[in-house]
Amino acid sequence: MKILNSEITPYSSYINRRKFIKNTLLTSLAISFSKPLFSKHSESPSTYNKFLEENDNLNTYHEITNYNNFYEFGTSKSDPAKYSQSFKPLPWQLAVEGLVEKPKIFDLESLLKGITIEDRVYRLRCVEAWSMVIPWQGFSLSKLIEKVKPLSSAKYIQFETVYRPEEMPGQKKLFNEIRGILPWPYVEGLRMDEAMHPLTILSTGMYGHNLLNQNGAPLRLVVPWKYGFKSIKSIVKIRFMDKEPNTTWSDVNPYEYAFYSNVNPQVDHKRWTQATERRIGEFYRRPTLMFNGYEEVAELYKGMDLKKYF
Ligand SMILES: Nc1nc2c(c(=O)[nH]1)N[C@H]1C(S)=C(S)[C@@H](COP(=O)(O)O)O[C@H]1N2
Ligand SMILES: [Mo]
Repeated sequence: MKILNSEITPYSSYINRRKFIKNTLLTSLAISFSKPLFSKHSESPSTYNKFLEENDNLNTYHEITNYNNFYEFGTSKSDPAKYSQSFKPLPWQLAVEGLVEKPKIFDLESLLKGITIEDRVYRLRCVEAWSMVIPWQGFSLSKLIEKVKPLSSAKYIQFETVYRPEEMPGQKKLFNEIRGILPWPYVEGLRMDEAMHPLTILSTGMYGHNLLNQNGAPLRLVVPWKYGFKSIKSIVKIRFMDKEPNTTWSDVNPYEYAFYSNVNPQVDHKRWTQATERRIGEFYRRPTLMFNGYEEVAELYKGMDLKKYF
């Protein structure tokens, strides 16, 4: 089903323009290693009201932690909450390798010591056409990138999820086995300018708690203008590369999933429309916004045919 442009425009025009101010209004709290480990913020929705757009409401903690995609723990939305209980997110190491001056294996706690954790209230738009509004805690990925000093030949970054079949029941099935889900480990990628964009964060928490296992503990990517599958969870490796990295979903089905996967109401998924979405907790469908409403990233794609590079 195609939805005409004219049906989308009115919504964008009533989006509150304060959004551009809001993106710069980040509160910062120094991290402390008393509990919770990485984030010390409130669970009360009103704390985050100042970050909300006119037409958005925060999803509840319960919704955000019980309606998940994390195929390592199963394919239905309730599986990750159910089957991730024995996953151990700490201690955690993050390996940074490839085309950098300073490849390094970081211990997560020491990596976070010098880093300020910020609040970022972002919409998450899943390719399956549902969405949520989530109060993340995290920091700009650019801060980590600067630490390792990429070589000028580094044009892309690939991210890799941990491989622990003993703790992640979905990984026990190999891709080509009967009922195998995906090839493991899950990998994703960004172009360097996308990775450096201030909206791109590594998240350590949500609603003031350390991330729960089902949301990608202890460290996951959040790229708010791309479909949810780009926001890879439980990251153990970041690799700087000179070529476009392969990504799990485009390896499995390049016809339906491509590298960029920017939210674009004018480019349908091969099996359904992307022009509208259902916000979890609401009953009506809303028009989907170009770049999920984060129009400031449009300049990254100037001159690119976004129907071809979908
Ligand atoms: N490793 C890994 N990361 C993943 C996924 C996954 O299956 N495995 N699912 C993706 C998809 S499709 C979405 S929509 C988001 C969901 O994040 P949330 O459950 O925290 O809302 O995680 C993404 N990251
Ligand atoms: Mo998704």
